Formats: sequence, C-alpha cells, structure tokens
Amino acid sequence: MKDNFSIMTVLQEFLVNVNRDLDATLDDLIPKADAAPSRLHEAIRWSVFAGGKRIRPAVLMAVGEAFGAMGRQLLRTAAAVEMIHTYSLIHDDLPSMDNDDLRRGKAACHKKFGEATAILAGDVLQTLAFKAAANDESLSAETRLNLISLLADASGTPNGMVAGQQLDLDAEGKKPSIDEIERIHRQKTGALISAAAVAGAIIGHASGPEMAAVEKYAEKLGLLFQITDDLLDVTQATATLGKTAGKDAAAEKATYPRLYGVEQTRTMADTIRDEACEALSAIKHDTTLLASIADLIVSRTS
Ligand code: GRG
Repeated sequence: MKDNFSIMTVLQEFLVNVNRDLDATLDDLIPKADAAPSRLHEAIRWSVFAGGKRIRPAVLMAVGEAFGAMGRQLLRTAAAVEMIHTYSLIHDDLPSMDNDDLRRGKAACHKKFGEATAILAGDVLQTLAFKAAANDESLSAETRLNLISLLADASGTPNGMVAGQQLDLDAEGKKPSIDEIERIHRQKTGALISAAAVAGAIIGHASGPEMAAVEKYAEKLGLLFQITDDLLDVTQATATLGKTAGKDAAAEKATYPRLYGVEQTRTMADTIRDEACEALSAIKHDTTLLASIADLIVSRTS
C-alpha cells in the first residue's frame, strides 16, 4: 500500500510527463506561428500554450493507461480534448460572453489579437480537434468514429458544453434551483471532462461494467471540478487564478456557494470526491492515480 506522499509524487511525475508529451503533440497538430495567415496561428498558439493545467488530457491519459492503452494511442485524443477546451475558453472570454481580459495569467486572446481573430482562432481549434481524432492512425476506424461522436456530443448540444453555456447565460440574474445549477455544471464543464475519461476507457477497450464505473467517476469528477471552480472564484485572488476572480457573484451566476455558502459547499465537494472514488471500486485495474486526480481537483488552488 502506497502512502499519501508517494501517491502525490507519482501523480506529480505523471502530470509533468503528460504536459510534456501533450505539448509536443499539440505543437505537431497546430500550424506553426509563421504559417500564413500568421496572425491566426499566432493567436491559436498564444492561447493553447499559455500554461493551462491540462486536467482533461491528464484524466484521459490516466484512465486510458489504467486500462492498458499506450501513451501514443491516447495523445492525439488528449490533444483534441485540450483544443476543444481552449476554443471554449477563447470564446467564453469574448465581450459578448463572459467579457474577460485575462486568461491563464495572460491577456485573453481577443485582447491581444482582436475579437474577429479570437473567434476564428476558436473555430480553427475546434476543427483541428476533430481532424486530429479522424486522422489518428494508432486507432481503428471504428474507435476513431466512436471518439468523434463522443467529442461532438460533449462539445455541442443538446447535452454538451455549448448548450450548457446557453443555459448559464439564460440563468444570469435569476435564482436557479439546485437541479438547474447541476444541469448547467454537468453540461458546461462536466461534459468535456466526462468525455475525456470515457475516451480513455474507449481507447483502453474497457468492459461494459467498467465503462459504467468510468462514466460514474467522470460525472462526479466534472461536477467536482465546477464546484471547486465556483469556490475558487469567491476565495482566491485574480493573480492566483490567472483569470479575473469574483466574476460569478458580480454577474449573479448560478453557483453552489451562492446557494449554500462556502463552508457547506466545501463539505459537498468532499462528499462528491468520495463518491467519485467509490465508483472506481468496480474497476479491476489499479485506479490509485484516478483517485489522486479527484483529490487534486478538490484541493486545487487555481
Ligand atoms: C463558449 C462554447 C463556449 C463554452 C464555454 C468552458 C466554458 C464553456 C466556459 C468557461 C467558463 C468557466 C470559467 C467555467 C468554469 C470551469 C472551467 C471550464 C474552467 C476553466 O478550466 P481550467 O481551470 O482551465 O481547466 P485551464 O486554463 O487550466 O485549462
């Protein structure tokens, strides 16, 4: 049995390796900054390589590796998920959406390159993501199609991220019920995190019951991530977050702290972390790393 310190050391090492390999894959997949039209490619690279935490790729790689998949079979899909995530952040920061000047500790894409280029940079990242999944020669055609369908459902509508963003916009200034808040969280943030975990399980050929366990774990992880994000928005400073703090309250956003207060929300986050870890018990492989990712999410400070 490993102690907590060695589990965290293994996790840190895993994250460093994921970041290194993922960045190399993204660098391959995205046109170079000097390729025409260079303003567009500079804008894409500005946002992709701005220092994100790479949580979604880490979840995908950890699940895939738990089921015995090789890193090279996982990296393109992990890059696809990160490209979809980065596109969503670029569009979310636009004046017509969340109107934020700061992302990943740097100027938001539209502040640096202008609104029109930022919209196009997000558009291109989305198409590059699906191209990366379609052209992944390390996977069978059937697996690629399953992954493309999974990513499309998680990104779009009616149950994916874009629909979740619309629900979030619609809820501004209202007092949504807990069910409505959960639905927004599940779609806006949870859907892509869940898809990352499920993609790892698809690539690792998880059995039916194990896939159900991954889905349960992933659903809890997505919710946990958003609840933590809500908590950080009210408890952390802008410099620590790398994005503007306190925006949810200012926009009267639908959040857990707004409904339950900070302390009760922390307790709820701990319960959801425990439920995520319980779901892992149905998996007959080593899931220590997956449990430590849930711990990392609940204890993160940015
Ligand atoms: C505009 C299509 C569209 C969708 C927007 C992602 C999203 C949906 C909105 C972002 C708003 C937001 C701050 C949501 C909270 C959870 C979240 C997705 C945080 C950002 O993800 P991190 O913390 O970011 O993983 P990094 O920069 O580390 O990758």
